[in-house]
Amino acid sequence: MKVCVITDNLYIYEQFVDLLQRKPQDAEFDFYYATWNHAFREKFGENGGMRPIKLREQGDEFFNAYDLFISLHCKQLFPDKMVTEHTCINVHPGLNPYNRGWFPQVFGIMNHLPIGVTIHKMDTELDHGPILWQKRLELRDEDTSKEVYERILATEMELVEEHLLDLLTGNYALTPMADEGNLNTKQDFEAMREIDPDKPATYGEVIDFLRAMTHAPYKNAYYIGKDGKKVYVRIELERED
Ligand code: 0FX
Repeated sequence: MKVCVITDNLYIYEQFVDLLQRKPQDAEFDFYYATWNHAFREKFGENGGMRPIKLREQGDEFFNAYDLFISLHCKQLFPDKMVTEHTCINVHPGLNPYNRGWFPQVFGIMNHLPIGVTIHKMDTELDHGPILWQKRLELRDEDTSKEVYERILATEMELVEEHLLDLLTGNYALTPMADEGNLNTKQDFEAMREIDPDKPATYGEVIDFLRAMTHAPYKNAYYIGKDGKKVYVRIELERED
C-alpha cells in the first residue's frame, strides 16, 4: 500500500515520522509540502522523503500512484478530482462542524464554540465531509490560543496514533457532519487584528478576544498609536494556586 502524506506543519510531520519509527506500518509513505512553503524548502530542499508539490498541477499518474492521501495541516486545497476519485483524509485542528477553516481555536475561544480535533474524509468543501474520529477539548478559564493549540496538537497525534492502523486498513465508519457548522478564513482572522479603541464591548468580550489573539511569538492584535505605529497587545492569564 502506498500512502501520500501532505503537510506544511513541521511539528506534526516530525511527530508522524516518529510514530512510524515507533510503530512501523505495512505501508510505504511519501511526504510532500506546498511548493511555496519556504521554511520547508530551506529545510528539506527537493530531495529525500519530503518533496515540494503543487497539487492542482498533478494528473492521474500522480493520483493513481497512491491508495490513500492524508493531509496533516496541508495548506493547499485538494483539487475536486482528487477528493472525489480518491480517498483523502484530513486531520483538522478543530471540532467539525464548528470552526472549519483557519485557526479553529482562535475563533472557538472568541465565539464560545466547541474546540477539538477531527479526522474526516475530505470532499469538495473546506474541512468538510464525513467524520471518522474526533475529540472535544475543554477550554480552561486561563487558556490563551497558544495553550489550547498545544493541547490540540497533542490530541491530534494521540488520535492519529490510536487509529492509524484502522485508517490504513479502511476499518472505520463514516459519520455525516451534524450540520454545516461555520467556516472561518484567513481574511476573517486578518480583519480581527486591528483593535478599534472606540468599539464598545464588555470586559468579558475583551478578555476573550485578547486571549484568542494571544499566541506567542505571533503579534496578532494591535491598535494604532498616536504616532501612527502599531502597538501590539497580548494578555497574560494566571490561575491562582
Ligand atoms: O498548521 P496550522 O496549525 O493550521 C492551519 C489552519 O488553522 C488549519 O485549519 C488548516 N487545516 C492548516 C492547513 O493550517 O497553522 P499555523 O502553524 O500557521 O498556526 C498555528 C497556530 O498559531 C494558529 O492556530 C494560531 C497561531 N498563529 C499563527 C500565525 C501564522 C497566530 O496566532 N498568528 C499567526 O500569524
